[in-house]
Amino acid sequence: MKKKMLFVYPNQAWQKKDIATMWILNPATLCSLATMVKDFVDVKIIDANFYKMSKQEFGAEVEAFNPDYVGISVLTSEYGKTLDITADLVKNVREDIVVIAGGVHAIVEHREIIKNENIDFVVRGEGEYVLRDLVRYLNGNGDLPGEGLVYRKDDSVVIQALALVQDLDSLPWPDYSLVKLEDYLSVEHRKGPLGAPELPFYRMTVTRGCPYDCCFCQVRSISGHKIRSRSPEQVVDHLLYMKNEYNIKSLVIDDDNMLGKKDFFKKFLEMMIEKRLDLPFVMGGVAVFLLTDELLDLMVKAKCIGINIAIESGNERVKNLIVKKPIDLDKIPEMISKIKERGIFCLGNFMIGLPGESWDEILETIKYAEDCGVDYAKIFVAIPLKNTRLWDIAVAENAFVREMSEIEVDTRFGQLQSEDWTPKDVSILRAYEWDRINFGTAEKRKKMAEIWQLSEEELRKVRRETRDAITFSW
Ligand code: B12
Ligand code: SF4
Repeated sequence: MKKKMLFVYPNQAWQKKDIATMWILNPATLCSLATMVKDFVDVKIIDANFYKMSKQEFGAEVEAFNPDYVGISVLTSEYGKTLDITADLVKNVREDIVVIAGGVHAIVEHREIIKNENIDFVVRGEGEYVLRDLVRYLNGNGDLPGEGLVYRKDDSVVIQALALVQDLDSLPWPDYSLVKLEDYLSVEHRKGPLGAPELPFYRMTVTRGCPYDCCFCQVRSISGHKIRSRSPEQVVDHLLYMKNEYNIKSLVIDDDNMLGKKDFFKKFLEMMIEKRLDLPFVMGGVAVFLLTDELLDLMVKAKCIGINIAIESGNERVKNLIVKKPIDLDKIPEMISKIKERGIFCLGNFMIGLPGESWDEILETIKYAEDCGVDYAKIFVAIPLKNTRLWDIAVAENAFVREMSEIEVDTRFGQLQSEDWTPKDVSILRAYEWDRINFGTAEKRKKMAEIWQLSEEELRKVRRETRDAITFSW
């Protein structure tokens, strides 16, 4: 009889209920992994997050399916505890179920995670081939993979090298028949600016890796410094398939730095135009320093309607010495005008409270965010993530306010201090300046309500909750 494998997104509300960072996760990850092993095991996917399942409901589903293996995916360390909770629930059903952990949290925190006896394997890296080989091994049909695994052996822990898939075109597209994809396509993944242009919509990530070295970013340590991509032909064919099969009407591009692979990006846009894809799209992770007039023109023709650019700091010293994003602050406002002139909505990311940053430098970033011309400014409080330069700088400057193991990944609440400011200072400043810059006039409030697709009253509630989250946590 065929063995059975269950794939799970834990419900993030099992750890905390938080309106600010609870997003709907992309089922593509679980579907891709399940697609890789469905010839060797019967597969089932449970997205306890999307369907807001209780722990009891989840436990009952595990019992009913009675799997041999369970794969748990956790996207961010912010919800890391859900991994342990899920592993406990699974082992409560049957001790001998093999529990395999994966996802960004598992990649980054593999040393900690493997200490949990309820987790048998951690997949360190991109899981498609590692999981396929591990399942074959567990089925008794092959050797243990040689890379991408972390596991206990006798009294020690084996930590293999990070696994990356070099040829993304070699991967099958996710088999979406394993979930009710229609459910996902018809619900916005989160309320806010830069939502899906039209429903049903499709979210995709088709490149992995980034060669840059922005201080806060984990992408190099997760996906490597070389950008790998599927071929533009494959991606466009896939989108045509999704249009025909699922009637998708728009697209959200979730890649880290698609522009970093210019030949791919340009060809992709040209093919979208040539094949008349007619899918209005928005994209995050737009490296503004790589944008050109030529690319912008192609983007408009290909139906781009909104982008998220990252500026991070409005102060030269902080940008050059700490953040290290290769942007020219003097030229950005002109580029933003060009983006907006073409009818593309432009959202900008900023970051305050970096170790070694003075209070006045923080105020310069706030001023820049207000004056540079972006339609909407997102301001984050810098939170160091493991395996980043920001983490190393914070350690060197002794900037953490609590034990490093207790760091909460939540970009509203500061975890760092300096001689010039406390975490409370930057967190309050962030919440109130975000509110003032984006919602400070009646005209802005009206425009934002349209963009967020909320009534002005609903938006007032979101703003109030954002301020309250800070006010009541200190
Ligand atoms: C797209 C994206 C999002 C999307 C959602 C993506 C999704 N999957 O649903 C959205 C916009 C929702 C999002 C939100 C957030 N994100 Co985000 N996001 C990314 C991004 C750019 C790409 C992720 C992705 O889809 N990759 C492609 C897929 C195929 O890879 P994957 O899901 O990791 O899966 C592979 C492996 O991990 C592994 N794997 C995964 N699961 C499993 C399970 C098993 C059993 C196995 C064997 C293997 C395995 O195999 C898969 C195939 O190769 C990453 C950066 C990165 N390069 O990872 C940041 C990143 C993960 N995000 C990050 C952050 C901080 C956030 C937010 C907290 C931001 C915020 N303040 O709101 C939220 C939290 C969301 C949440 N509630 O969990 C950080 C995480 C840092 C950390 N260690 O916690 C990252 C690393 C970016 C960074 N700053 O460096 N994010
Ligand atoms: S350009 Fe983007 S993906 Fe690349 S290192 Fe910087 S923040 Fe990370």
